[in-house]
Amino acid sequence: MNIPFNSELIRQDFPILHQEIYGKPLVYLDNAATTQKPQIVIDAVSNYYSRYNSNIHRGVHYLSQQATDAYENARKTVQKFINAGSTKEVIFTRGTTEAINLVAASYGRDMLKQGDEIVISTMEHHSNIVPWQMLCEQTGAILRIIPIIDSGEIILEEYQKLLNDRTKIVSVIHVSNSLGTINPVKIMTEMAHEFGAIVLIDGAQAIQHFAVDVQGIGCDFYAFSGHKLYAPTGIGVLYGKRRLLEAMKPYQGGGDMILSVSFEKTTYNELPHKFEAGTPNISGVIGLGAAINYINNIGLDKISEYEDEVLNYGTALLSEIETLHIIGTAKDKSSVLSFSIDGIHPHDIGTFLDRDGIAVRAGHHCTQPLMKRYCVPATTRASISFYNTKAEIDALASSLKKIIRMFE
Ligand code: C6P
Repeated sequence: MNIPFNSELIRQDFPILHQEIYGKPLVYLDNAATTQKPQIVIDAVSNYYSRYNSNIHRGVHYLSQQATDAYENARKTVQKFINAGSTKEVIFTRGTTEAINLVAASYGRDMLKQGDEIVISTMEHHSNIVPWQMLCEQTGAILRIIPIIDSGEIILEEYQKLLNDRTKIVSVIHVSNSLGTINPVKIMTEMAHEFGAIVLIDGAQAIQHFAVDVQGIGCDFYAFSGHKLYAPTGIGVLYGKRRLLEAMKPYQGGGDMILSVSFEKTTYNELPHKFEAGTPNISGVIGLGAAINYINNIGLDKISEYEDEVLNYGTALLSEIETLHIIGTAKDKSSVLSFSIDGIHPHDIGTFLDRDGIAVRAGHHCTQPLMKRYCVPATTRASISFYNTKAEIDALASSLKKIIRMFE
């Protein structure tokens, strides 16, 4: 049955949304930083701690087996959600940042040498810049940057020119957290593969907005964070092609990632455990599984359609404000409204919006090179989720107009 999307009903699933800030109803538009959690996720975490808290993969006792089952079931849920070929290809990490660092440290240090090249884009988050810079320092590899046009779109011809036989890794953002641009990652992956480079996609801002099919994209690695997908903080996923993960050395050593240890020699556990040293974030994984089930029940297609509608509504409304300039106007865009206003610092805008109960992010959004590209120190960013309403966008626009009048 095709149930119409109803954001008012959806909002009832999120207890945090029903409160006032400085006497005004909370308008939460900082979803790119982190999303709020539905009751069902909060309950899943709480149930784990109140009913079957136990360590996994170790105990023979009942609670440990329950916890292990819940943990491994969540892995299956993730596998299906991103269409990975096997649960062995789903590694739990602390988040996107750790997933990228894992690839840089494990794959990168072994496979790259002096003069090899790593290609990233101008719009990368620091998490997809710094680990590669560190790898370049360690190996003598060189970082190459794909330029963008003013709308915030990658110049594919320039990307093509950067690719060559020395290109070993291409690592690009799927959806820009600062601009909202959706990058053509499937085409970019195919182009990189022509030269034998491996491709990592930073999916931190994509996974919550539309269906991601890692096999369809063809990428070698895909990274995302649970907390941007309505799950707890401190949990994330690295998808990796089995062939590559099998060949890679462990990222960290410790419990659970070994088969046997002696003082002479250690043999490593099979995938995915080889990359999950130590007691993992069990409650986080269980919360992530619950969040994905929740999203699946609503349907990502409905979520995308509704969020696009709110984004278009917001774009039209903010475009009417004369002194406001939207930064990031790509044709293919998702859920982010970044902007500057003549004569008012983004931090002042963020602070005054807060006084009206409106939560946005003001700053460089961990994309300082991108800010430099646009010659701005920072932007104000409203980022949309499916629990936001057009009325909340109206509230944002009218508060912005009030702030502009104050500064006149
Ligand atoms: N962006 C934002 O407000 P972690 O911190 O590991 O969960 O995610 C890092 C990260 C990586 N890539 C992209 C595209 C991201 O947007 C983020 C996190 C937040 O935009 C916090 S800086």
